[in-house]
Amino acid sequence: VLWNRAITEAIKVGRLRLFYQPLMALPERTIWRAEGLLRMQLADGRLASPNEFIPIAERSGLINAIDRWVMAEAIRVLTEHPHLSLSINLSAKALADTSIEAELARLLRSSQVDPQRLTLEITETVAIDSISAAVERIKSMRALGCHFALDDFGSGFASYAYLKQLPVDDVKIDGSFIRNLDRNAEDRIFVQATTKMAHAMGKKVVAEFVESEAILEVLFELGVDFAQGYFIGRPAPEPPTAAQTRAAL
Ligand code: G
Ligand code: G
Ligand code: NA
Ligand code: MN
Repeated sequence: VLWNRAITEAIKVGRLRLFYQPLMALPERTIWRAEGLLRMQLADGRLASPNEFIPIAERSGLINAIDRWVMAEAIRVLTEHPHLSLSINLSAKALADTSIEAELARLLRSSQVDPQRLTLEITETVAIDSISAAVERIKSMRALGCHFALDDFGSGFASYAYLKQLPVDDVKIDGSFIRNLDRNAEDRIFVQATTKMAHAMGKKVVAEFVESEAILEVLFELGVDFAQGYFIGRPAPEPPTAAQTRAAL
């Protein structure tokens, strides 16, 4: 695949898609949030994963067009699903692109969507070029009313430095600490301590890679706020509906 050509084409003819993975609120077990995960439909119909094309788009600069598309799509879906809140993944480059913020402000204004229903996830595994510039950008985008999440917490080079400095609303604990949580004492200690720390800082905690009821029960016990993973739901082409929200009760 000639990725840069495929990406340009996909944006032009509408072959980018968001898939939606539900987040379950604890302890209520209600579902009113989802994470949008990007897919690109190739000429042969296959759906390409962002792991295949995001790194290439980051090098070529096409990432800015992708970030814009993802933001616009999220706002469109929030307009269509009034009960839903959505998280999207922003590239580290988005924090260096001043026009992204202007575009978000414009989208929020014209759609009239409550900005609090949108969370922007930034991953700590992507080295942030300038942390002070990132802090300023997050502050001014949060002033628009949207939320931020620090994704993959615990897996990067500078977890505590990022948590200390980045003004985020949610901490998403990396899935590597969750997938064996019901069997591994160290993972349990890490999740417990992270949850206490995040709560003391006024932040909510999300656990990803929740693959069983046993893990969900540990999260409940430790006071984690949201669970996401294959046990709750796989990424799907449509966001969770109001009916699913009620069914989760
Ligand atoms: O489902 P999964 O294969 O969707 O995602 C693979 C990786 O791609 C994850 O690290 C995820 O955070 C990232 N990712 C998913 N959607 C997007 C997106 O819209 N933009 C960016 N920059 N990364 C994304
Ligand atoms: O980097 P980020 O956390 O956004 O990436 C999430 C990735 O993890 C996506 O590729 C998503 O499809 C995948 N994922 C989501 N839930 C689970 C799960 O329960 N188990 C595993 N193994 N992967 C998951
Ligand atoms: Na994410
Ligand atoms: Mn993650």
